[in-house]
Amino acid sequence: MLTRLPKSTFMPLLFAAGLWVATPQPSAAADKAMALADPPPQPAMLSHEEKMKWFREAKFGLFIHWGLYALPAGEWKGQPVPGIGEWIMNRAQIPVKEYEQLAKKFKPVKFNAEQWVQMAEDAGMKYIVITSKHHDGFAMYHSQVSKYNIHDATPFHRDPIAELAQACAKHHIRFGFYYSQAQDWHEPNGAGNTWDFGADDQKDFDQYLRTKAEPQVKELLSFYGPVCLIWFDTPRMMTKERGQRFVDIVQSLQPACLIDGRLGTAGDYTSTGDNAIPEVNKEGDWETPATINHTWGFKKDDQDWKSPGEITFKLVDIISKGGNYLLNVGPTSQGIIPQASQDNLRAVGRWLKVNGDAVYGAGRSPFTDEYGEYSSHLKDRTNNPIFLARTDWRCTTKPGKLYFTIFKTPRGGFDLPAFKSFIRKVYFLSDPKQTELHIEAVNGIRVVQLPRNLPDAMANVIVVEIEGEQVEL
Ligand code: H79
Repeated sequence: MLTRLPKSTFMPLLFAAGLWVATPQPSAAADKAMALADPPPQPAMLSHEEKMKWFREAKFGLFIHWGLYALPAGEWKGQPVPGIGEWIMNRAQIPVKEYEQLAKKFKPVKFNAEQWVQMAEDAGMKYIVITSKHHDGFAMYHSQVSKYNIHDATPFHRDPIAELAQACAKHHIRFGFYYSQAQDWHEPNGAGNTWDFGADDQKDFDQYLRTKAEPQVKELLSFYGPVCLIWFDTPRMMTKERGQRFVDIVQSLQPACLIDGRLGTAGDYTSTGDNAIPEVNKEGDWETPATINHTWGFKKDDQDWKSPGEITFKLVDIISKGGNYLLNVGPTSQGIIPQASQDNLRAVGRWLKVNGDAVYGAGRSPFTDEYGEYSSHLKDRTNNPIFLARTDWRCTTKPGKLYFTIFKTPRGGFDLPAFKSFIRKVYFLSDPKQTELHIEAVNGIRVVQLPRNLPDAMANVIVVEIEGEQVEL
């Protein structure tokens, strides 16, 4: 059985060596007092650049939305409820007393942390972010702060977050938490539940923050080993001061832990809107959170899965614009990640096994034309020109290398965009022999000659090795 690691001086060493395994909650009887004020081991203060290093390398993460909402799975009292599955309590205005009853039926006996983490690894994902508590207020870990948690309120009586933390440590996958800091529909003073508790501006929001959200974030940072990031969301009523209290908690307990862009005060990187991929290159560190179908939490009627080709395009598109892709799955109430999402992610993983050099640690495109252009005459509802995206190819970079991932095979050859740098060598990334592809100059354009049949039906990466670390435009 898992036991809490002793507090001792060797823990910082374990932490530094990446050997600090999950330390799940002690039984309530064992340690009632649970000194949350005791900080876990603290690695030396890290600079922002050092903190961001793994994130810039990782590029592709698995988001998991799992909670009580997987039981109704998009249907309430026989009626389909429109919208995203994890919002069912809000959309159907389900009273707390009724929604709470779901916990008694939540027994995901097919949950297997090892299998989930193995799937992320197979998919080529380098970090996992799971809902430790979504807007419904239900903790998916054994919290001492609120009995409304998976260990105490369900017949499951296990802590899946502790099990996942252990499996992630074993597979060298980084582990982080989604935590809904502002909305908590279970609490009279949390934001969002107006159907049970009235208008938000009449609530004692700080009372909720002080007695639930802040102590729960402390728990998550104290008992589950190294946390790579915390993913806060929907910062309603989050003033800068309130946000800063969470920043202070993270910095005091796990200074290496990143904070996303939705806390309410600046985090370590920015988060785009849900499913929003910028049209062009975007400055700074950023991440797009995205669904693999149209919901985050499991909905039985949503079977419209993004294909491996679509996922691969989005991944390379995002990286070429400087971001990370945090792609979501919504496991069932049995604890199963829907098979179609598993299959499609594994197909992406097989492509990454061959083409990962163009992805992990790769930087932005130095070009711009490949993204498309704003229409000269088509306008959207707010009278702004519509962006007409092109999806033929994307470029990612490493020192001395340009990776052109080609999604639409051109007739004849591939026209390189204009750049001045001398080309040393051009070959397919999938070719271990690095057989040179020939370049012909046609009207001043360098055209890479391609074979009739390209090696990969989904996408092919051409590596262009150039003189100098950075391309000269
Ligand atoms: O966790 C996922 C979403 O539940 C969460 N962010 C991602 C990562 C999120 N919270 N709020 N939103 C997304 C915006 C929600 C908009 C809507 Fe609705 C929810 C549209 C339909 C349901 C709120 C309720 C607006 C209309 C009805």
